[in-house]
Amino acid sequence: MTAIETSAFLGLGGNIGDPATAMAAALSAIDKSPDARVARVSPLYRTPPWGKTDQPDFLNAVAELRTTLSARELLELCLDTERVLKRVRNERWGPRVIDMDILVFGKEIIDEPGLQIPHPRMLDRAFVLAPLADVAPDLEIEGRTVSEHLAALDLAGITRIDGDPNWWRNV
Ligand code: X6L
Ligand code: MG
Ligand code: MG
Repeated sequence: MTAIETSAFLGLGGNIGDPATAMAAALSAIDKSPDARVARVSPLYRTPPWGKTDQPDFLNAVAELRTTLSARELLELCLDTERVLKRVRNERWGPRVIDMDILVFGKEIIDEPGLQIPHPRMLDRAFVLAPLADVAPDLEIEGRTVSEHLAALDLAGITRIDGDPNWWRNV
């Protein structure tokens, strides 16, 4: 029995403690799930905080998964993984050890409480689109490619960290 795999894109971020290690642990945990595997991971980016700006810079990245889960099940896996890594939800938009957001789930368009896909605010966030353009520049979202969306954004303060492309396998 071979189940159909969906290509899904996850945004990852964090700005407390050692976010690179937390992001690596999160991707390793997902990759160990029998129902999801990590197909591609972007480099890490150092990014200025958005929304609530009086907090430390973030590290951000994007991963492409192949999964037999539904979008809702993948959301549960991501939230479970955030809990395992001891994410504490305090103030809205505040600092966090790890955050994982489903950006894209195949061609599905979902607008439910707690689950909106494609992520409704991803297209104006350079900290999402810069790493997404590394793994999927030609992916179409709302009629344009990721590269085209990225070209419209201000990349001020966003820096790609050139290092081990397998940075996420170190946990
Ligand atoms: C006006 C009001 C303009 C609010 C923007 C933007 C709010 C982004 C929240 C906003 C607004 C967010 C990350 C982050 C957060 C992250 C970086 C959020 C949720 N998460 N900044 N800020 N990376 N660089 O992962 O994205 S909080
Ligand atoms: Mg987020
Ligand atoms: Mg989130």
